[in-house]
Amino acid sequence: MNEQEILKTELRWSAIVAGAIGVIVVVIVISSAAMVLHPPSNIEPIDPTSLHREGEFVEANLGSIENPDGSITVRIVATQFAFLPRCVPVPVNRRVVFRFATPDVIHGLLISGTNVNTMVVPGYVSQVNTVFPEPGDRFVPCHEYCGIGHGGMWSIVRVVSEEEWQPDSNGRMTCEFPH
Ligand SMILES: [Cu+2]
Repeated sequence: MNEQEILKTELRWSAIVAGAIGVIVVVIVISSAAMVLHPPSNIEPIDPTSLHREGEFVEANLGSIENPDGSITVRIVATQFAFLPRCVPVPVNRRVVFRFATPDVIHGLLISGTNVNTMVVPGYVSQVNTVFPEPGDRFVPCHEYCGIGHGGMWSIVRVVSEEEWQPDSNGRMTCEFPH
């Protein structure tokens, strides 16, 4: 092969690569702008160093609370090596919004038997919406290795019937972590 032929081949491959990149860019632009497809992340920054002192993740504001529209918001702090609070009651067949934050390292969690599965990254709030169609305890393990006590890091979501869901005058309800 002489130099001229090599140059031709290189130019041809350059054109193919440029074409492939062009197709990728067009797909990204169409899917994000026209089809509104974005990465499934709720980008909501939070200062992990002041989590316990101010804002919605102070201790008194953790756990389950009923909103005026009947939906439930659950706030949980994932920390080395526990979820706080360790037991969270929610009623069946209601929209439940989970909000998680961590003051230390990356944690992860899933709620067994549901599609809830998220990472909890320092500096960000992780938010997940779900509905529990059946009562019962759901096991919630940490599934992101976070240190020496990781294996004991788990909590419970206790799905209760409408009759058992009895929040106090502030809309809050707690439950006992099984020992
Ligand atoms: Cu962990």
